[in-house]
Amino acid sequence: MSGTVAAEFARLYGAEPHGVWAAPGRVNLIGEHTDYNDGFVMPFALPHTAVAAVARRDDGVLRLHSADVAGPVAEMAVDGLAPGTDKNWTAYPAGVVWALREAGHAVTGADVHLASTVPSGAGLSSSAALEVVVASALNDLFSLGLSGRRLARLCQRAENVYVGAPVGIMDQTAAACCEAGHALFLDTRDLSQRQIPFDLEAEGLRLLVVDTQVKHSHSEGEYGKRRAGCEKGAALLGVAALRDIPYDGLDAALERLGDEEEVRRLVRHVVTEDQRVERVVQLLEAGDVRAIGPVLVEGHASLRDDFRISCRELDLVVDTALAAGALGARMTGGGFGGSAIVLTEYADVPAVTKAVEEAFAAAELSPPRVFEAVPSPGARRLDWLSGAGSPAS
Ligand code: GAF
Repeated sequence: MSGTVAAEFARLYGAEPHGVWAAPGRVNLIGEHTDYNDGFVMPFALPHTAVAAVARRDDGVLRLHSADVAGPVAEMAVDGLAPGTDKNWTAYPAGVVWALREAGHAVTGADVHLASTVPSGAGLSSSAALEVVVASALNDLFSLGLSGRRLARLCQRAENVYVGAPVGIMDQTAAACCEAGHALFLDTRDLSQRQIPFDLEAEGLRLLVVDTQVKHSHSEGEYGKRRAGCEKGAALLGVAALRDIPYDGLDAALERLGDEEEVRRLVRHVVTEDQRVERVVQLLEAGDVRAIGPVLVEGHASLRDDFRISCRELDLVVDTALAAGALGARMTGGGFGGSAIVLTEYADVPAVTKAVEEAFAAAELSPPRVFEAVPSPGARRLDWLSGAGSPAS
């Protein structure tokens, strides 16, 4: 795709880009709604990427275009960028430029053309892929020398402040820091991380992503409510974040919350979910990949019953896949629609896929999109032969 994106850049802007970059979408294996509680997460990168052809400018002009959104090139002045003013897709890349400049980095403009294969609105982190690919390009073109962790923080700031979405740090860190063949064990408090080998093929396993194609319009408000509820729980318990409640202190914490039933459920999910991430890390490091299946299922039940962010379609995927022999399944991402993941023996992929498709048809739901997720690399500069406008990869 790098050659196509570069050729389109040349057509739009009348000159070749200075380079082409890619950043992936992600699935989260386990650790949901823990990242804004300073907890643990474990995403891995998808092969699907946002690709950006970019040229540096030094005249204060930012020009943005996307192959995925109809419309002309958007043009703006970098010193006129202001949070909350842009309600279009351009807020994501422009927000990155704003966040870099606000942090004191001299980004003096750019021409950008983007194209993405990360499904949008599917809970697979298409926005973070857009942010991180632009941040990676600017990091290189302006020789900023920023680490993947730092880029992730700035991209999160762009999304929190410029776009106005109160997300955590998981998706941006996944896009920036994941490695092929690994899941990323991330402590979202200090961003310390460990790459955990996760080679499904070698184990005779597959991980399917089932995109329910359900997009719930109220999800952003619900996300904010869950976050506020978790912060209330931490305040009532006198800790900086729910991560500070140890698993063996959960019962005492729930007792202290008395009749705050809603907060009790949120706290129970977050504290047990952090513990599930640690269990999955231990199992994977012990080479016992199949044993993570039941932990994924527990995680789904907790999101459905305690955190209350699942939906009929996600539950249908999980229940049907398990009944068809899958080892584990759960919703992934923010919830209220989007995607579920299914861990299954390679030999069972056709039966599990068929069962899920048939269950959706029987329930008169539109067909889900099912594909295999192979743990893939994080953000990178792509090889691309300038001059001919042809791809090297
Ligand atoms: C969304 C957010 F962007 C992440 O930060 C994270 O909170 C996730 O929902 C839930 O785990 O993807």
